[in-house]
Amino acid sequence: MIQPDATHFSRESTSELSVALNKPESFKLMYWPINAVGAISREILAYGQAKWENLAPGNWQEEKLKTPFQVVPILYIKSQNGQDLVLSESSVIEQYLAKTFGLLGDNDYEEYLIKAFHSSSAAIQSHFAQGVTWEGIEVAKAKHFEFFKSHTLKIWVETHEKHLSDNGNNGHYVGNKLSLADIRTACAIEHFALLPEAPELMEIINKSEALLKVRETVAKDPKIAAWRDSELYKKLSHGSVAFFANPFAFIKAPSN
Ligand SMILES: N[C@@H](CCC(=O)N[C@@H](CS)C(=O)NCC(=O)O)C(=O)O
Repeated sequence: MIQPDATHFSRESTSELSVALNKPESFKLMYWPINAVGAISREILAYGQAKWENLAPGNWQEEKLKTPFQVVPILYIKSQNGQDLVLSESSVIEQYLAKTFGLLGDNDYEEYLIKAFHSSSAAIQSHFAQGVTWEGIEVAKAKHFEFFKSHTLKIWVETHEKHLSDNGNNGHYVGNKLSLADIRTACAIEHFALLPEAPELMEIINKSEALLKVRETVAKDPKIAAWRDSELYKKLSHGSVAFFANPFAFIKAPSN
């Protein structure tokens, strides 16, 4: 059973909880044993050299009832004063961890730019998952995939290239240092690279030098490189390949 029960968010003394949130001691990140939506938080925890544990759901049908929205990822935080806190929703967890580990730029304006790029790259991954991965009707899946490549992904590549060029194509979205935006985009690319549709997706992405530079820059960060070299990361990547080869095998297939 997961700890602690997170059916409800704590609501007492939110100012005390806020102080505790800003003084984390250790973390547990619960997500499926694959590199998908939960991968970004893991990467930030590794970058921050946090004391953290990777958790996977056990009896999910039971455990999900103890989570805020019956989805993972979920971040369990133990504060320095011993309080337990829970954050849910990938974008919120990633932004919290990014703030904790200095990945939100140098000022408020940079922070909002970083969050915009972060949101856009989260959306491209989500569009693909909803429109292609989880489309159970083969004809519709093929149609959605074509639309994704010719429209959604094309626009994402073009617009991100423009913004990366505005920043000097230095492998970062904002300024000259690593941010949540860089990590989010790199994780989306790493995720696409492990999918059965990778050859066609990567053919498009690989044409963009600006995006490749972000991918390469994130991969070269020493702390991220060490994480990606770990046995756990490799196991999660293998898990992704197996999962996405036939995602419906892992859940009840939709009835046509
Ligand atoms: N809005 C949520 C969506 C997360 C989500 O869709 N999680 C999936 C796995 S990627 C999940 O836990 N699904 C519930 C299930 O499989 O029962 C977020 O961004 O965190």
